[in-house]
Amino acid sequence: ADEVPIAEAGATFLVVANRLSVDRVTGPEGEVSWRTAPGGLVTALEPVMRKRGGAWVGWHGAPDEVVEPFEHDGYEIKPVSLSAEEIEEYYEGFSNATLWPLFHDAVAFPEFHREWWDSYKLVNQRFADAAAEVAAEGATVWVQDYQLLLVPQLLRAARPDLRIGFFLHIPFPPVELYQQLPWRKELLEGMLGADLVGFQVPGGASNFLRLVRTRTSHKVDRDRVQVGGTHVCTAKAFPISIDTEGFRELAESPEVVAEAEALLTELGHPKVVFLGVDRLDYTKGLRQRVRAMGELFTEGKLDPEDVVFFQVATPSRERVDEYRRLRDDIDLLVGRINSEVGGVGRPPIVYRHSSFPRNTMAALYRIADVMLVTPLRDGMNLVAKEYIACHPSDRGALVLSEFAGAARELRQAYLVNPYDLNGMKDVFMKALNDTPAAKGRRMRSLRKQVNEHTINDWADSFLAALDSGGSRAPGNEG
Ligand code: ADQ
Repeated sequence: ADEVPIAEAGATFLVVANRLSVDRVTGPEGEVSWRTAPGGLVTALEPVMRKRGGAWVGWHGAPDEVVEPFEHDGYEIKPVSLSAEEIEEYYEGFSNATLWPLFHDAVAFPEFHREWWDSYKLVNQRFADAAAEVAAEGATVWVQDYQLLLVPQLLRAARPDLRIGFFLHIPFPPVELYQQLPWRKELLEGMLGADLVGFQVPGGASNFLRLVRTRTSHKVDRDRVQVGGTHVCTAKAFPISIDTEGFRELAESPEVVAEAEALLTELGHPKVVFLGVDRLDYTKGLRQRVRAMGELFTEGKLDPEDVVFFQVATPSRERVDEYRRLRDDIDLLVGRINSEVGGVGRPPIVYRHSSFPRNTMAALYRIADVMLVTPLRDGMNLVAKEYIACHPSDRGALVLSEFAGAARELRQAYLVNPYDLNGMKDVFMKALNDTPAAKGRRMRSLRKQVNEHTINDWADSFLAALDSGGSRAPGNEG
């Protein structure tokens, strides 16, 4: 196109996220190209980028390497570099071993290290600088997630002309837990730099507002915070969703229908497929889920001749200790159950520690009679929504943890408390054996919910609220 290059004019819409929207692919001759990374966020924001003329600021994924900005699919890519030490301290450390466990109800012990915090501050400043550099006058900047909690404030300090939104993809913890953080005040002030702070559920917004009231001197009026004399920050829930139509079309495509058939054949045409799909993360409740399913097999309530439990777990954060332990635990647990139950054929639990292409995911959702989504705590959980979009029949069933953000919207799922093993076993059996009429009612109501609230609605409503809400100077608001 013959538009003015973004590099000169500045971008009027920016996304700032830990990772870029593109993955690097190296060809056989060593030639480098960039491919749009799969995932809902990129799908939702690319159209906005194209419309507004955008830039995506993020880390490119390799240590100690400077990558020059470039254009991709009509928008600007602005890579931020991280040293190997920063990856350890800012990313694996403070983001994934301090904030991640603490914000997920401390289901693993959060570690507090001052060096990690120093690195987190430094890297957040680098992201803010990179955004400040490419943003046009008065641009809208949307900062994503827990790795970048300080960016809104840092960015506002450098560029008071910008409109800044922030969205937290993970839960915002209860006040009592958050208080443990030695840097609790700084992180709150960091988020308050935004004009609009979005959470997955209203409970996250109210936890946040309660903390602002008790830990800062800013005046709070319902969901609005008057931040010093500079701006108003609004805190609200914007539940994220999926590209519902895209998933449905994919699941109905001939390729995926054929792949689903092939999967069933490979599994020896079991009567019932239970499915779990997760990143291998201790928040996802895998230990409890596998134990509950294992007991149902060993007690003879499920017959391994007829029933298979297919669990896929994407490798994740493998350099963080807690994740290595989890991987070993699940290997052991699955191995033990499989060696004790069943005949010589297919084992009762088919476990794959790997990532699958989207087609295979859709095929798995198609063949799953009972989908098990049982996190101990989860911001939203997109797998639950993807299953509803992809599963073609009214005979499917979604088992969903009360502690997933998605449980607020997907009321008609079979809800469970993942800490209650007996309770879970009962609900797994009920989800399997419920009457077709009851299952149909639930599936139809869930489908309606997922059809009517898509990822585009999420992005549109957040950006509309950001464009319209919150005044920059005190005294201007209604
Ligand atoms: P996650 O913790 O990663 O996301 P989730 O919302 O379930 O959790 O999203 C996982 C995504 O990865 C899904 O799109 C799923 O299809 C895909 N996936 C999982 N296992 C896979 C596999 N083996 N192969 C291929 N793909 C796989 C964080 C928060 C969530 C929040 C999202 C979005 O923790 O609570 O819902 O961000 O805001």
